[in-house]
Amino acid sequence: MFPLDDTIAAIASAPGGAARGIVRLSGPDVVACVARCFQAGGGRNLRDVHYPTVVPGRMILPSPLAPLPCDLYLWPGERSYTRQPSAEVHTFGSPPLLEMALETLCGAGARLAEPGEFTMRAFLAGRLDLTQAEAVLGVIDAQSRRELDVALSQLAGGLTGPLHEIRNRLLDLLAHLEAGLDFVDEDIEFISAAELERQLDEAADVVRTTAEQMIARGAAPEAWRVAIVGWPNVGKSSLWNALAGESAALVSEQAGTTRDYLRRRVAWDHLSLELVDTAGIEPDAVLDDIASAAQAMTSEQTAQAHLVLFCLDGARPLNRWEVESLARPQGAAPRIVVATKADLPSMLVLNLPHIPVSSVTGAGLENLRSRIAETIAASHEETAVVAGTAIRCREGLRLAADSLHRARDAAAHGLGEELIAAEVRIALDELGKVVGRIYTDDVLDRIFSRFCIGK
Ligand SMILES: Nc1nc2c(ncn2[C@@H]2O[C@H](COP(=O)(O)OP(=O)(O)O)[C@@H](O)[C@H]2O)c(=O)[nH]1
Ligand SMILES: [Mg+2]
Repeated sequence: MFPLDDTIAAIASAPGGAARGIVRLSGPDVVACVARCFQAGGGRNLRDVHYPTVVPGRMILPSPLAPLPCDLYLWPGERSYTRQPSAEVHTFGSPPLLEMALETLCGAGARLAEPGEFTMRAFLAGRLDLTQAEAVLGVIDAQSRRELDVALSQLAGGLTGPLHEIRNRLLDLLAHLEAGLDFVDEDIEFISAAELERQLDEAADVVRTTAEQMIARGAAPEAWRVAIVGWPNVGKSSLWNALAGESAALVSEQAGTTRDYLRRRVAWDHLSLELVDTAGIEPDAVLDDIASAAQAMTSEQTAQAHLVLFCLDGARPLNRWEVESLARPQGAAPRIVVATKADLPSMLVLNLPHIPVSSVTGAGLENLRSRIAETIAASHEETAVVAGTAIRCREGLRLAADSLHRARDAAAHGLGEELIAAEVRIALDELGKVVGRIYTDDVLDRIFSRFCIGK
């Protein structure tokens, strides 16, 4: 299905003319194949190259063409992208010349690579996991600097790091459980029930949080959730009304009237938004039950938001909580700082970017609207890059979390270790699929067929 023992070749530089073009090769016979049509400068023998090296020289093309000057980048051993002997011929970026060079290399023993076959070899060699392979695709496809950043941070294993770690811990746990099974009669406890429950809980937590991050990053939401947060009485509900354009939220002169959060859908141009008005945050106050429920709801809304409008009262100086909150933003969502009550004399000293608005006069609202739209457009690009990964991983992580919960319940109810071990094994399988340790031809086909040839 995926042969690794032949030598593949493809043009790896972007199609169309460019200053420099690259033909890439990977496979056990790379050196022999290149040696048949490449003359190294100074009569150097390629078989004497033992470390990744750049060898200037000329490629012999079929007559009547003159030899093609080029630099040969040679990875003679396993220290390459694919962990196979690999080479790159760097030369002029002229498409007919590159095709001629490729044809010559194929005549010397290489075969044309399939789309994504280099990255597939890297993956099969354990160099990348599946999410990283998809990130390579993201880098290739990246339309903007921002997309590239996201793709690269995924390449660095950003999302899969914690999953690898939890998978290793679950493997240990499974080993303990299975050791216990082997010694049932002797009644030896390899891991205490409390420790077992704790570890299962922790694993389920990591899986769930990672799944949430992937979903948040990967799925374009039906509506972008914009949460309006801030200290009581700064004018959040008024802003919510002003932005939404209708008076549905409760506005009051007494602090703490917004007991619940209120949401309203608005459509601006092509953007569908859900504006969420939250209760004020009052971490140090003595709160009654309803107020503390409202507080919890606010944190939840902040955590689920795609964008946070952090409101400060323009008519008074910052309080301590506001100073601290400005210093360390909560959650991963981008934040826009809004100074409210711009119609009143300003008492706010703020040396970071912020948007003054007045819900009474409407001043600054247009400006705020376009900043919201810009920020969301930027997150939208980010979403497109990781969507593929997210869709593939979401289901697997959900199944893994379910199994871990069932394992934990089984442990809590003192049910047999066989049952717990079976659930842990299912969770491991699912996590393995996500990080690419277990894969099916079907999954591989789906991912690698999206690559272009030469990658
Ligand atoms: N002058 C002025 N007063 C405002 C503005 N926005 C809100 N307020 C007043 O500030 C108080 C608190 O407003 P509210 O929206 O309920 O604040 P919340 O607790 O943050 O939701 C109310 O008395 C509002 O009338 C504004 O833009 N200008
Ligand atoms: Mg309010």
